[in-house]
Amino acid sequence: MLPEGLQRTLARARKAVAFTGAGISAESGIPTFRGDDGLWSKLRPEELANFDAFLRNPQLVSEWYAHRRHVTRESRPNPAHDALVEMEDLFDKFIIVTQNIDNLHRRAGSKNIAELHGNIERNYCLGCGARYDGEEFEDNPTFTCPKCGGLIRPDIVWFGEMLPTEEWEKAEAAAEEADVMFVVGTSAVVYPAAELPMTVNRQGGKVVEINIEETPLTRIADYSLRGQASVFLVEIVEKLKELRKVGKYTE
Ligand code: BJW
Repeated sequence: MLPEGLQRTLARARKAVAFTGAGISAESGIPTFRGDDGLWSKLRPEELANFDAFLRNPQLVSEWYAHRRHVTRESRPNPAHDALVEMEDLFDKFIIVTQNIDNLHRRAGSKNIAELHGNIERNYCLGCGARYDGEEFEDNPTFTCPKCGGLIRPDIVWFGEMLPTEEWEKAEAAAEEADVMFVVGTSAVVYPAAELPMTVNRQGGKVVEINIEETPLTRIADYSLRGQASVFLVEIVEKLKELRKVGKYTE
């Protein structure tokens, strides 16, 4: 049962943002980054997730991403992704701002998405800029461009790299005007993305955290729902449908 105050927030909110992280895809079988079973309990991010690491050992880094691309393609969106597809019709304005590169929001059918850290299904050549996008793209064993021989890199944001300007501006604008932001399955430690819930908090919007654990954001969240993303997002969507039908709490 969702807290009464949260139900009131849901009923009144017209502009909403879902800010998602790796935890929303955990139930699809994609490993998160941090924590005991996270990717980086076994691998050091500074050795793989930055541009210098890529230039030092392109084959190793490319093989790591090829493996992760394979894992994401084998996985399916879960009920948490599906709930966010439904949410799009339950607010006047709704956007998913995701840190995930796994493409699962798109595959679930969500339309309005800002991908802050890129997408593992997009790749480009460092030499000539040629793009190699989409699920039909197969890595060649040398990870080099058939047109110019340059290195092909994934179009994702590594540490020390700028976020894509257009996506970041969309995300910031949505946070500035959101009545409510659902912060789902993120440890909220990577910047500048982790600033977004603080922006919502500062302008008077409500922050609803959904996570199996506490995070640094818990102290500013108006509501902390402790548990699986799918459980709470499905419950919130059901509640929204009910509230929109009866017009409860709306002035
Ligand atoms: C569940 C669940 C279930 C599990 N249900 N919940 C200001 C202060 C300090 C540092 C910086 C700063 N500004 C910039 C920095 C540096 C750096 C940074 O933030 N470092 C910190 C880590 C200290 N940021 C950058 O470098 C960024 N660029 C930048 O700032 O550019 C400007 C600039 C340029 C040049 C010089 C200086 C500045 C870029 C950041 C790019 C991050 N990229 C990564 C890797 C992508 C590639 C790859 O995938 O390999 O993106 S990092 C990694 O972390 C990935 C994720 O998107 C991101 C966030 O992780 P996320 O999603 O939160 O996952 P987890 O695993 O951490 O958490 C999962 C959560 O789910 C947990 O809380 C679980 O409990 C929960 N959960 N199952 C609900 N079923």
